[in-house]
Parts: sequence; structure tokens; C-alpha cells
Amino acid sequence: MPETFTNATQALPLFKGVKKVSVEEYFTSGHRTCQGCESALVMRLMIKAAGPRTIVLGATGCMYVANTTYYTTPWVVPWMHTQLGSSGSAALGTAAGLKALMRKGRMKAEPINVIAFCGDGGGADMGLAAISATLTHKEYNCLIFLYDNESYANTDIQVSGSTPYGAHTTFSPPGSVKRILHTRWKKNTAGMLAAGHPECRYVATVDASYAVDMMNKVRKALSIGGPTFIHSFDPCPKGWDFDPMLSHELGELAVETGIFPLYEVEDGVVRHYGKTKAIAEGRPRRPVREYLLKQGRFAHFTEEDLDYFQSKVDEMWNKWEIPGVIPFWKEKRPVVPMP
Ligand SMILES: Cc1ncc(C[n+]2csc(CCOP(=O)(O)OP(=O)(O)O)c2C)c(N)n1
Ligand code: SF4
Repeated sequence: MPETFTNATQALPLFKGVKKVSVEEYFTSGHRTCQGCESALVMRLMIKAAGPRTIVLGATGCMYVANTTYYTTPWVVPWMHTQLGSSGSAALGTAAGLKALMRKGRMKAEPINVIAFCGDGGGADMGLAAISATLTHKEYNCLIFLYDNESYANTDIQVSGSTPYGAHTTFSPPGSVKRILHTRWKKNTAGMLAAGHPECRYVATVDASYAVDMMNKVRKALSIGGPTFIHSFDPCPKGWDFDPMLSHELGELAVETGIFPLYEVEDGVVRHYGKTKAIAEGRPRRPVREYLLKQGRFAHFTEEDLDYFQSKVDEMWNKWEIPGVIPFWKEKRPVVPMP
């Protein structure tokens, strides 16, 4: 009688400080991402946190294309490409396939981590329906990891639902008639998925500038059981037009200005983390201009545009039902006029 596989997960205790992080690498040399690409660091930390008994599935995008040049790959673990909008279905299908094979005794019963990653185009836009469906299937263990470089970067930086207001992309170049072509506010993907999937036990946001926090959230997501979701914030030197040496600093500034809050929602309980926690408890945020003006994609911003951006971030912290996480208002919402 084959051993019956249950929903057991690997025991992945949290790293207590950077000195306790494992030295093994499972995303190594052999990729050709741009210098300073934070998404490549995110891949490296994600799989370092997960460990060797992990299958990684990657939707089309920079982290597929730049990581699988003909006959080379930096992945040391089993890795498979999946279609641009399919990270959710690939995660669920792989988790279900493993479970069936183990139930039938066709492979040794052991908990194997399944991670499917996608970019913001693949996850926050095109693959949102499949991610949503996967987060309702609590009988399968898998993590969907959205790395957010705030554009469809691989096809030359087009606007996505995650692109910030006013950014210069190939679809929204500033011009003399219209200075701001992209006038939509960025989607709140992690908040939306956390609020809308009552049986998903874990949703978190991460930023590789806070590497230990990031790796520990990956470990939590993989060990809690059921489908989970993580959203990372990834400075992209090519798409955002900044000196590659600033990637880490921009990751910090996004958190310190309150633009990208670090939090987790575990079994319905929201916890802010690190500097985001301090902000939620009243610490002043740094002005958004310190973050925006370091990037060429906002070089056309006037004082009015900077004020508008600041006012929208202020709303997140002063008016949202759960600051930085869930954007409902208790009173009728005044419309802030765009410049
Ligand atoms: C269905 C489909 N439409 C379009 C493409 C072309 N395409 C390949 S990569 C890509 C960009 C993906 O953007 P994102 O998911 O944000 O990842 P990034 O490239 O930014 O890492 C696009 C549009 C495709 N591969 N499949
Ligand atoms: S375009 Fe951006 S996300 Fe893509 S490899 Fe270059 S830095 Fe990384």
C-alpha cells in the first residue's frame, strides 16, 4: 500500500538574522539580466529561501527570457516555462500532479515546494483570473510569486496595471501637448487578492532591499499550507531609467516614502513590517519626490505632478480603512483633481 500523501509542507523555520541564511545558491551564474536588475536578486533570494526540494515555474517575461538563454540556465532546481497568463494554472496543475503521483505511489511521498512566478504584466493583468482561481483551491500547496518591475519590461517597457501614475513608458511617452499620458493609479494587487480570497492563508508584500524579511515571508508562504501569494517590489534600471547602483536604495525609498508598504495577511490578520510598521505607527514618511526624482521615467514631472503623487500616497496612510493595505473609505471620498 503506497504511503498516502497529505497536505504536509516542508518545515522551513524562519532565518533568525542574515548570518543564519543558508549559503547554498540555487539561482547561480548563467543569466543575462541587466546590471542592477532587482528581479534577478529576487529570484536568487526566493529560491535560496525555498531550498533544493522545489519546482519553479516561470511565466513569460524578463525572468523567463533572460534566465534561459539557449543551452544555459542559472536554475539549479527543476524549472519550467509557462505561458504569460498561466502562473496560477501552472502552480495549481503542478501541485495537483505531484499529489496524484504520490497518491498512486508513482513517486516517493514527500513535501515538494511549488512556486510559480510571474511579472506584473503576467500576474497583475493577464493572469489575474488564474491566480484568483488557484487561491481558492486550499487542498493544494503552492506559492504564486509576482515580481513587479512596474511594466511589461521584456517587450521594451510598456504600461501595465502596475505602472505608477505618470511614468514614462514606451506606451506613455511625455509630449508637448500631453505631459502625462499614463493617468491611472497603480493596481493594489496584493490587497485585492488578500481581501477577495478568504481561504488563502497567506498574502505578503516583499522588497529585496530587506532580504531577510523577504526570505522569511517566502518560507512562511511555503510552509503554512494551501495556495499563497507574494508580491515583490523590483527596481528595474532599464525600465525606470536610473543608475544600476541605485537599485537597493530605490527599494528602500519606496518603503520609506510609503509608496510600497511591507505587510502580510496571515489567516485574515494584517501585520505591517519593518519601516512600514513604524510609518503605520506614526513615523513620518519621506517625501515621494526623493524617490521619484531619482528616476528618468518621472523626469518630466512638474511640482504639480509631484504634489498630486504625494497627495495620493497620503490618502493611503491617512484615509484607507487599513492603512497601506485595504483602500475603503468610511466617508464619501472627495475626488483629488489631477494636474
Ligand atoms: C499571450 C502573450 N501575449 C504577449 C506576449 C509577448 N510578451 C512576452 S514577454 C511580455 C512582457 C511580460 O511582462 P511582465 O509579465 O510584466 O514581465 P517582465 O517582462 O516585466 O519581467 C510580453 C507582452 C506573450 N509572450 N504571450
Ligand atoms: S529590463 Fe528590468 S526586469 Fe528586465 S532584466 Fe533588465 S533590469 Fe531586469
